[in-house]
Amino acid sequence: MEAYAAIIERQGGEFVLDNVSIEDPRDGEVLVKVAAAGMCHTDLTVRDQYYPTPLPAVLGHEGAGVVEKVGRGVSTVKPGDKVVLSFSYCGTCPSCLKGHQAYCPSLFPLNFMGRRLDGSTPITRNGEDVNACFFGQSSFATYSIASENNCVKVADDAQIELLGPLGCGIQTGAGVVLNSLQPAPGSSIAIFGVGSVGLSALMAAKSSGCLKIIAVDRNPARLEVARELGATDVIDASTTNAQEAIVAMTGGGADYAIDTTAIPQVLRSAVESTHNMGETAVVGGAKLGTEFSLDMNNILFGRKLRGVVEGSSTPQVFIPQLIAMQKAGLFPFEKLCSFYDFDQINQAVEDTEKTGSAIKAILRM
Ligand code: CXF
Ligand code: ZN
Repeated sequence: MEAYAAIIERQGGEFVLDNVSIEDPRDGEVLVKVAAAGMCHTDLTVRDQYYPTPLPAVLGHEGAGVVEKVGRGVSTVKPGDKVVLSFSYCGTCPSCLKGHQAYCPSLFPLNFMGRRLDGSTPITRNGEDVNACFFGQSSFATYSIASENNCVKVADDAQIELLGPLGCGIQTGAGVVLNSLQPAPGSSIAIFGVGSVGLSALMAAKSSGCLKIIAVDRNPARLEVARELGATDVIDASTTNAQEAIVAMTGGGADYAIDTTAIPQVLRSAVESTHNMGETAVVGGAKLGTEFSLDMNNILFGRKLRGVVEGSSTPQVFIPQLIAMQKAGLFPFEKLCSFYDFDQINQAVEDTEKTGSAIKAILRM
């Protein structure tokens, strides 16, 4: 079928809007009419080739829409269902079977290699292959081929245009707190970088009963939003040494820290802002090969550091939970979102990474 897609043709380039053809769904696949798709930092780092997704490619990995058609063997969604698209996983390995889909060993080939595992792509332009299957969806397009296991069915009355970011950035931030760190009520937590992931973590920390929630960023407007969403303290890292301030304001270090920036020095500050038995989570994707350093004696005295992908979530369980929390007023993620027409995708990029005026841009198809 004919579709309209945003294509990254070369490293660092703009999105180019063009007509493409999309195949019918194969066995186990689902064709989704995309209603809207959020923009995540990983779309932009892949544009910049931090990860080697081959170009030209259709990116987009926070899609939401309505099922148009299903391939053979698909049983959990049907035409007309509203779905949020999340990351792709194999579903059959020990990690997936234990509910740790974000740590599926096939995560990289399934989400970043631009092809199905058999090397084919569902998208062509003027008869030429275009790389797709990004996070099993490539949802910067009016239609997306997903697989059954990255479709999360939501209620018929769900506000579908708002929900795409639950498939990645918002689930990542909320999940690192609710699924991974699981702070006890009364805990202290420092969040380095309060973009959409950090602010989602912040709202989750508030809903978990954290009593000291420290937001660190270099953008005063973002710090203001952090305060409105529940930060008890904010630190402008462009003028203040964050780790010293956090150690002082917590009387020895935070119980938890989260680095959303994927900047090695920031990760180090995050670890050093925790107390001896504190725990730090790193959630952002740095350029392949990026290394960081720590003082070994700092780690020796009981500190913990862990990597967390996609908030360690099982999307089919966690996304409905986040929707229910939003309904209950415990997780007002809509406050992070601003909407753009699909044709405005390059403006959305500019507002996301240049001015920072968009925290979570959502493109309406
Ligand atoms: C990504 C970060 C890099 C690894 C896969 C998940 N997160 C979201 O975009
Ligand atoms: Zn993402």
